[in-house]
Amino acid sequence: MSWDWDDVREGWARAERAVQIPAGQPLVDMRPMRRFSPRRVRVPIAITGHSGSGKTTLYEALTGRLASNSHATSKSQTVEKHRTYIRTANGAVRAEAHVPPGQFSNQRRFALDAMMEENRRYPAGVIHAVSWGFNTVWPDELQGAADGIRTEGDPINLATVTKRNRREELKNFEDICERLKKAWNGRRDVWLIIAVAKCDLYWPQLDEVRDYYIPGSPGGDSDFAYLLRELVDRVGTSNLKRVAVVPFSCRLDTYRFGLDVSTPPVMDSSQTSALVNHLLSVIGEVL
Ligand SMILES: Nc1nc2c(ncn2[C@@H]2O[C@H](COP(=O)(O)OP(=O)(O)OP(=O)(O)O)[C@@H](O)[C@H]2O)c(=O)[nH]1
Ligand SMILES: [Mg+2]
Repeated sequence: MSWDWDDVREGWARAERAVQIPAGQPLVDMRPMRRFSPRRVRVPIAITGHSGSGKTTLYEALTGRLASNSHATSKSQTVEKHRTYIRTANGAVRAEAHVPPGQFSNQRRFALDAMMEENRRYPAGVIHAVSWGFNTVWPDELQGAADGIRTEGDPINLATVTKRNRREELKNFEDICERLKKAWNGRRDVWLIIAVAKCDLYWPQLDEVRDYYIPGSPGGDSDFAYLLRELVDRVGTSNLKRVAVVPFSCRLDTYRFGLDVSTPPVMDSSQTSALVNHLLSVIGEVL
Protein backbone atom coordinates (compact mmCIF):
# COMPACT_ATOMS: atom_id res chain seq x y z
CA MET A 1 0.00 0.00 0.00
CA SER A 2 1.42 3.41 -0.87
CA TRP A 3 1.00 6.62 1.09
CA ASP A 4 -2.03 8.81 0.35
CA TRP A 5 -0.30 11.84 -1.16
CA ASP A 6 -3.65 13.46 -2.01
CA ASP A 7 -4.27 13.60 1.71
CA VAL A 8 -0.89 15.36 2.18
CA ARG A 9 -1.89 17.81 -0.56
CA GLU A 10 -5.17 18.47 1.27
CA GLY A 11 -3.14 19.19 4.43
CA TRP A 12 -1.11 21.74 2.43
CA ALA A 13 -4.34 23.38 1.21
CA ARG A 14 -5.55 23.68 4.85
CA ALA A 15 -2.37 25.62 5.71
CA GLU A 16 -2.91 27.86 2.69
CA ARG A 17 -6.48 28.58 3.79
CA ALA A 18 -5.32 29.32 7.35
CA VAL A 19 -3.60 32.53 6.24
CA GLN A 20 -6.91 33.96 5.04
CA ILE A 21 -8.35 33.89 8.55
CA PRO A 22 -7.05 36.32 11.20
CA ALA A 23 -4.71 34.41 13.52
CA GLY A 24 -6.26 33.73 16.91
CA GLN A 25 -4.78 31.99 19.90
CA PRO A 26 -2.95 28.79 18.94
CA LEU A 27 -4.72 25.57 19.95
CA VAL A 28 -1.36 24.04 20.75
CA ASP A 29 1.12 25.73 23.04
CA MET A 30 4.83 24.92 23.06
CA ARG A 31 6.98 26.38 25.86
CA PRO A 32 10.60 25.89 26.87
CA MET A 33 10.94 23.79 30.04
CA ARG A 34 12.90 26.16 32.24
CA ARG A 35 13.24 24.14 35.38
CA PHE A 36 15.08 20.85 35.53
CA SER A 37 12.61 18.04 35.41
CA PRO A 38 13.76 14.66 36.70
CA ARG A 39 10.93 12.97 34.82
CA ARG A 40 11.88 11.19 31.68
CA VAL A 41 11.55 13.18 28.49
CA ARG A 42 9.07 11.43 26.29
CA VAL A 43 9.12 12.55 22.69
CA PRO A 44 12.49 12.98 20.98
CA ILE A 45 12.15 15.31 18.00
CA ALA A 46 14.81 16.23 15.43
CA ILE A 47 14.62 19.51 13.54
CA THR A 48 16.72 18.98 10.43
CA GLY A 49 17.30 20.83 7.16
CA HIS A 50 19.89 22.54 5.05
CA SER A 51 22.08 25.36 6.35
CA GLY A 52 20.19 28.65 6.57
CA SER A 53 16.83 27.02 5.84
CA GLY A 54 15.38 28.46 9.05
CA LYS A 55 15.57 25.69 11.69
CA THR A 56 16.80 27.80 14.61
CA THR A 57 14.22 30.48 13.80
CA LEU A 58 11.42 27.95 13.39
CA TYR A 59 12.05 26.51 16.85
CA GLU A 60 12.11 30.02 18.37
CA ALA A 61 8.82 30.82 16.63
CA LEU A 62 7.11 27.62 17.78
CA THR A 63 8.08 28.32 21.38
CA GLY A 64 6.87 31.92 21.22
CA ARG A 65 10.29 33.52 21.62
CA LEU A 66 10.57 35.22 18.26
CA ALA A 67 8.58 38.36 19.11
CA SER A 68 11.05 39.32 21.80
CA ASN A 69 14.00 38.39 19.61
CA SER A 70 14.01 40.63 16.58
CA HIS A 71 17.64 40.13 15.53
CA ALA A 72 18.41 37.69 12.73
CA THR A 73 20.17 34.48 13.70
CA SER A 74 23.65 33.43 12.67
CA LYS A 75 24.97 30.08 11.52
CA SER A 76 24.61 27.42 14.20
CA GLN A 77 27.94 25.75 14.94
CA THR A 78 26.78 22.93 17.17
CA VAL A 79 23.60 21.03 17.93
CA GLU A 80 20.96 23.06 19.82
CA LYS A 81 19.15 20.98 22.44
CA HIS A 82 15.86 22.08 23.93
CA ARG A 83 13.42 20.60 26.39
CA THR A 84 9.89 21.69 25.86
CA TYR A 85 6.32 21.26 27.11
CA ILE A 86 3.71 20.92 24.42
CA ARG A 87 0.08 21.42 25.50
CA THR A 88 -2.51 20.05 23.13
CA ALA A 89 -6.28 19.48 23.37
CA ASN A 90 -5.46 15.94 24.55
CA GLY A 91 -3.09 16.94 27.35
CA ALA A 92 0.55 17.88 27.85
CA VAL A 93 3.52 16.17 26.28
CA ARG A 94 7.15 16.54 27.26
CA ALA A 95 9.50 16.67 24.30
CA GLU A 96 13.17 17.09 23.62
CA ALA A 97 14.09 18.80 20.37
CA HIS A 98 17.55 18.56 18.87
CA VAL A 99 18.48 20.97 16.09
CA PRO A 100 21.73 19.92 14.38
CA PRO A 101 23.52 22.55 12.25
CA GLY A 102 22.63 22.32 8.57
CA GLN A 103 26.09 22.91 7.11
CA PHE A 104 27.98 19.68 6.29
CA SER A 105 30.63 19.60 9.03
CA ASN A 106 32.00 17.32 11.71
CA GLN A 107 29.66 18.94 14.25
CA ARG A 108 26.66 18.15 12.07
CA ARG A 109 27.78 14.58 11.54
CA PHE A 110 28.45 14.01 15.27
CA ALA A 111 25.02 15.40 16.16
CA LEU A 112 23.20 13.29 13.57
CA ASP A 113 25.17 10.15 14.45
CA ALA A 114 24.38 10.66 18.14
CA MET A 115 20.69 11.12 17.38
CA MET A 116 20.06 8.60 14.69
CA GLU A 117 22.65 5.87 15.14
CA GLU A 118 23.62 5.71 18.79
CA ASN A 119 20.28 6.44 20.44
CA ARG A 120 17.59 3.93 19.65
CA ARG A 121 14.83 6.24 20.91
CA TYR A 122 15.71 9.02 18.50
CA PRO A 123 13.90 10.48 16.71
CA ALA A 124 10.20 9.73 17.16
CA GLY A 125 9.42 12.63 14.88
CA VAL A 126 11.28 14.84 12.46
CA ILE A 127 10.52 18.38 11.37
CA HIS A 128 12.59 18.92 8.24
CA ALA A 129 12.89 22.53 7.06
CA VAL A 130 13.30 23.31 3.37
CA SER A 131 13.00 26.73 1.76
CA TRP A 132 12.60 26.55 -2.05
CA GLY A 133 16.20 27.69 -2.42
CA PHE A 134 15.80 30.77 -0.20
CA ASN A 135 18.16 29.39 2.43
CA THR A 136 20.57 31.97 3.80
CA VAL A 137 24.05 31.49 2.43
CA TRP A 138 26.22 32.57 5.37
CA PRO A 139 29.06 35.06 4.69
CA ASP A 140 31.83 32.42 4.83
CA GLU A 141 30.18 30.39 2.04
CA LEU A 142 29.12 33.26 -0.19
CA GLN A 143 32.22 33.44 -2.37
CA GLY A 144 32.28 29.68 -3.01
CA ALA A 145 28.57 29.66 -3.86
CA ALA A 146 28.92 32.60 -6.27
CA ASP A 147 31.98 31.03 -7.93
CA GLY A 148 30.03 27.79 -8.38
CA ILE A 149 27.21 29.61 -10.19
CA ARG A 150 29.64 31.50 -12.45
CA THR A 151 31.55 28.30 -13.27
CA GLU A 152 28.36 26.99 -14.82
CA GLY A 153 28.28 30.05 -17.05
CA ASP A 154 25.32 31.60 -15.26
CA PRO A 155 24.91 35.19 -14.06
CA ILE A 156 24.16 35.80 -10.37
CA ASN A 157 20.46 36.52 -9.97
CA LEU A 158 17.57 35.27 -7.84
CA ALA A 159 16.73 32.45 -10.26
CA THR A 160 20.29 31.07 -10.46
CA VAL A 161 20.91 31.45 -6.72
CA THR A 162 17.72 29.62 -5.70
CA LYS A 163 18.35 26.93 -8.33
CA ARG A 164 21.83 26.36 -6.90
CA ASN A 165 20.49 26.38 -3.34
CA ARG A 166 17.76 23.84 -4.17
CA ARG A 167 20.45 21.49 -5.45
CA GLU A 168 22.31 21.80 -2.13
CA GLU A 169 19.04 21.37 -0.23
CA LEU A 170 18.43 18.15 -2.15
CA LYS A 171 21.85 16.73 -1.17
CA ASN A 172 21.08 17.53 2.44
CA PHE A 173 17.67 15.82 2.24
CA GLU A 174 19.18 12.77 0.58
CA ASP A 175 21.59 12.41 3.49
CA ILE A 176 18.76 12.78 6.04
CA CYS A 177 16.65 10.19 4.17
CA GLU A 178 19.48 7.65 4.25
CA ARG A 179 19.92 8.23 7.98
CA LEU A 180 16.19 7.95 8.67
CA LYS A 181 15.86 4.72 6.72
CA LYS A 182 18.34 3.21 9.20
CA ALA A 183 17.10 4.97 12.34
CA TRP A 184 13.45 4.10 11.63
CA ASN A 185 14.09 0.53 10.53
CA GLY A 186 11.66 -1.59 12.55
CA ARG A 187 10.21 1.44 14.38
CA ARG A 188 6.51 2.21 14.57
CA ASP A 189 4.48 5.40 14.95
CA VAL A 190 7.19 7.69 13.66
CA TRP A 191 6.22 10.93 11.93
CA LEU A 192 7.66 13.42 9.47
CA ILE A 193 6.70 17.02 8.87
CA ILE A 194 8.32 18.87 5.97
CA ALA A 195 8.10 22.57 6.85
CA VAL A 196 8.41 24.54 3.62
CA ALA A 197 9.88 27.56 5.36
CA LYS A 198 10.22 31.27 4.46
CA CYS A 199 7.19 31.04 2.16
CA ASP A 200 6.63 34.80 2.71
CA LEU A 201 9.42 35.20 0.12
CA TYR A 202 7.73 33.16 -2.65
CA TRP A 203 4.01 32.92 -1.78
CA PRO A 204 2.85 33.71 -5.38
CA GLN A 205 4.66 30.57 -6.62
CA LEU A 206 3.06 28.33 -4.03
CA ASP A 207 1.43 25.82 -6.42
CA GLU A 208 4.73 25.15 -8.14
CA VAL A 209 6.40 24.82 -4.73
CA ARG A 210 3.76 22.34 -3.54
CA ASP A 211 4.25 20.21 -6.66
CA TYR A 212 8.01 20.19 -6.10
CA TYR A 213 7.79 19.00 -2.50
CA ILE A 214 4.78 16.63 -2.56
CA PRO A 215 4.93 13.39 -4.56
CA GLY A 216 2.23 12.49 -7.07
CA SER A 217 1.85 15.80 -8.89
CA PRO A 218 0.45 15.64 -12.46
CA GLY A 219 3.86 16.45 -14.00
CA GLY A 220 5.54 13.54 -12.17
CA ASP A 221 7.73 13.52 -9.08
CA SER A 222 10.49 16.12 -8.76
CA ASP A 223 13.87 14.93 -7.47
CA PHE A 224 12.80 15.97 -3.97
CA ALA A 225 9.40 14.28 -4.19
CA TYR A 226 11.06 11.13 -5.47
CA LEU A 227 13.33 10.98 -2.38
CA LEU A 228 10.39 11.60 -0.07
CA ARG A 229 8.29 8.89 -1.71
CA GLU A 230 11.20 6.45 -1.52
CA LEU A 231 11.76 7.21 2.19
CA VAL A 232 8.09 6.72 3.04
CA ASP A 233 7.90 3.46 1.06
CA ARG A 234 11.01 2.15 2.80
CA VAL A 235 9.89 3.05 6.32
CA GLY A 236 6.53 1.49 5.49
CA THR A 237 3.19 3.26 5.47
CA SER A 238 1.92 1.26 8.43
CA ASN A 239 4.92 2.37 10.54
CA LEU A 240 4.31 6.05 9.86
CA LYS A 241 1.83 7.87 12.00
CA ARG A 242 1.75 10.94 9.76
CA VAL A 243 3.52 12.62 6.87
CA ALA A 244 2.74 16.30 6.38
CA VAL A 245 4.18 18.88 3.99
CA VAL A 246 3.11 22.42 4.89
CA PRO A 247 4.06 25.97 3.93
CA PHE A 248 5.61 27.86 6.85
CA SER A 249 6.85 31.35 7.61
CA CYS A 250 7.65 33.06 10.87
CA ARG A 251 9.56 36.26 10.22
CA LEU A 252 9.61 38.86 7.49
CA ASP A 253 13.24 39.41 6.52
CA THR A 254 14.39 40.51 3.08
CA TYR A 255 16.31 37.69 1.42
CA ARG A 256 19.84 38.62 0.37
CA PHE A 257 22.65 36.86 -1.45
CA GLY A 258 25.68 39.14 -1.14
CA LEU A 259 25.15 42.53 -2.73
CA ASP A 260 23.79 41.11 -5.98
CA VAL A 261 20.43 39.69 -4.98
CA SER A 262 17.71 40.85 -2.64
CA THR A 263 13.99 40.18 -2.52
CA PRO A 264 11.46 41.35 0.09
CA PRO A 265 8.77 39.31 1.84
CA VAL A 266 5.28 39.52 0.35
CA MET A 267 3.20 38.53 3.39
CA ASP A 268 2.25 40.32 6.59
CA SER A 269 2.76 39.35 10.20
CA SER A 270 -0.83 38.22 10.80
CA GLN A 271 -0.43 35.74 7.94
CA THR A 272 2.85 34.40 9.30
CA SER A 273 1.27 34.08 12.78
CA ALA A 274 -1.46 31.96 11.20
CA LEU A 275 1.19 29.70 9.65
CA VAL A 276 3.01 29.34 12.98
CA ASN A 277 -0.29 28.39 14.66
CA HIS A 278 -1.03 25.97 11.85
CA LEU A 279 2.31 24.17 12.22
CA LEU A 280 1.71 23.96 15.98
CA SER A 281 -1.66 22.31 15.30
CA VAL A 282 -0.05 19.77 12.97
CA ILE A 283 2.53 18.98 15.67
CA GLY A 284 -0.31 18.66 18.21
CA GLU A 285 -2.05 16.14 15.96
CA VAL A 286 0.96 13.84 15.61
CA LEU A 287 1.94 13.69 19.28
N1 LIG B 1 11.77 35.98 5.17
C1 LIG B 1 12.02 35.05 6.10
N2 LIG B 1 13.27 34.90 6.58
C2 LIG B 1 13.48 33.94 7.52
C3 LIG B 1 12.44 33.12 8.04
N3 LIG B 1 12.97 32.28 8.97
C4 LIG B 1 14.28 32.55 9.01
N4 LIG B 1 14.59 33.56 8.14
C5 LIG B 1 15.93 34.16 7.88
O1 LIG B 1 16.82 33.10 7.60
C6 LIG B 1 17.99 33.23 8.39
C7 LIG B 1 18.53 31.85 8.71
O2 LIG B 1 17.66 31.18 9.59
P1 LIG B 1 18.20 30.15 10.70
O3 LIG B 1 17.02 29.76 11.50
O4 LIG B 1 19.38 30.69 11.39
O5 LIG B 1 18.69 28.94 9.77
P2 LIG B 1 19.24 27.52 10.26
O6 LIG B 1 18.50 26.50 9.47
O7 LIG B 1 19.21 27.41 11.74
O8 LIG B 1 20.75 27.58 9.72
P3 LIG B 1 22.04 26.76 10.28
O9 LIG B 1 22.20 27.14 11.71
O10 LIG B 1 23.16 27.20 9.39
O11 LIG B 1 21.77 25.31 10.08
C8 LIG B 1 17.52 34.02 9.63
O12 LIG B 1 18.58 34.75 10.19
C9 LIG B 1 16.45 34.93 9.08
O13 LIG B 1 17.00 36.13 8.59
C10 LIG B 1 11.11 33.33 7.53
O14 LIG B 1 10.13 32.68 7.91
N5 LIG B 1 10.98 34.30 6.56
MG1 LIG C 1 20.67 27.26 13.12
